[in-house]
Amino acid sequence: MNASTLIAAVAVMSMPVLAFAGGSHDGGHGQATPIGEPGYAGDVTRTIAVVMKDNYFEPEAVNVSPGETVRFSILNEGRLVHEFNIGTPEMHEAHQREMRMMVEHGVIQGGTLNREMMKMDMGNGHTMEHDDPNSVLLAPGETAEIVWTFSAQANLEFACNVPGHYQSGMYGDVEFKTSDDMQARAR
Ligand SMILES: [Cu+2]
Repeated sequence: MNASTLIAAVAVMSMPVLAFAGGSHDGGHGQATPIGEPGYAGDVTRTIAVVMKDNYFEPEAVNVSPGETVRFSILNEGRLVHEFNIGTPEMHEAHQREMRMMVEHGVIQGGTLNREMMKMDMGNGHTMEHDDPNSVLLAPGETAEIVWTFSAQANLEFACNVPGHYQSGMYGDVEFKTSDDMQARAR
């Protein structure tokens, strides 16, 4: 990788808004993003416990309703660093390129996560900080929470974009309940 590619990639990584909006060309009805947005704790309707292992998630899929606010309670039970990230398949693909850089720079090394290095200036005013609201990066044994409000139905997955993990199956579908499902439940 040459210097200009490096700087370009770092610039993308340290601009959460850009990373957050990545791959969202399908618009929707005035929605800023089809993936939803950070939610308020007071709106949480339920908590979904997500366990990260080497290299898969439990559960393998989650069900949500359009507009629902969910608290994800995330635990890394594996021996490797893992990510929990809500996004479209295109967003995950873009993020995997950024995370490859974190490995190349030694920020992620198997089971260790160098948070000090993530805060370091890369020499161009940018850092490798991993602070998008739709994502957390956890070392073994760490826990985190994400409160997320889903928007209308979208093609979403939760995924780990640590290099190789998505490819080995570390992702799951966010399945949206249809209005038919909800009527059936109300009966
Ligand atoms: Cu992983």
